Amino acid sequence: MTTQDERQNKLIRPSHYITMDDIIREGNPTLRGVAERVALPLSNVDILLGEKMIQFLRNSQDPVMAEKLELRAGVGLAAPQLDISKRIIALLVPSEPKFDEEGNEIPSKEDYALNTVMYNARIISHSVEEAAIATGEGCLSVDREVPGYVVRHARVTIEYYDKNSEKKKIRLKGFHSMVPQHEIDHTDGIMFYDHIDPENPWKMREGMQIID
Ligand code: SB7
Ligand code: NI
Repeated sequence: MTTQDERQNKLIRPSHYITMDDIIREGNPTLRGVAERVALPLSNVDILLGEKMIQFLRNSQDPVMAEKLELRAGVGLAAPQLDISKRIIALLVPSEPKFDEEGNEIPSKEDYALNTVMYNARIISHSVEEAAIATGEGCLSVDREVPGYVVRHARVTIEYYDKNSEKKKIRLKGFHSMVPQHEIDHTDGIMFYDHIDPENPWKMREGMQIID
């Protein structure tokens, strides 16, 4: 038996890299629990955990590090996936690749559309319009494919605290709004497939935006 504090202390050790072994899978009750808000101003432990979560996402997107550590690529991670029942999420979404006149991709490493740790994030308003990613979604805590449209809000306004304990508000649309919705769901015990129509997974809904 290990306590949350023990698991957390291991994760934040300077020599530790988060790997797939630290990520719990569906069936573990922590993924179905409602996580606790973190205290403000943030503790050093919560700040370090956020940094480790971003480091994991960066490694997972780096071909060399991902192979070495056997990581699945991810654009988001929520603390409950580490069996830490706290409202901490990390988002690392690469920018759209840019192209020159000849149509060649201009390499831009370390260029992110979203690169943030959000503490106590909550959706304070959202569009009536819905959206779903064309190919569906996956999850690092789910070792199987669950096909179907994951129906979410097309646009969201999120209020959160950043790593400096400062209150922030951000408005997001498209893919950039899907990732934090997936992660905030993890802090509420909700899995992506809860938003898939069980009768007809690829059913098109009136006015739903398809993101490709
Ligand atoms: C597709 C993938 C993600 C979010 C939204 C659309 C993140 C997948 C990785 N995670 O399991 C993070 O919780
Ligand atoms: Ni997930």
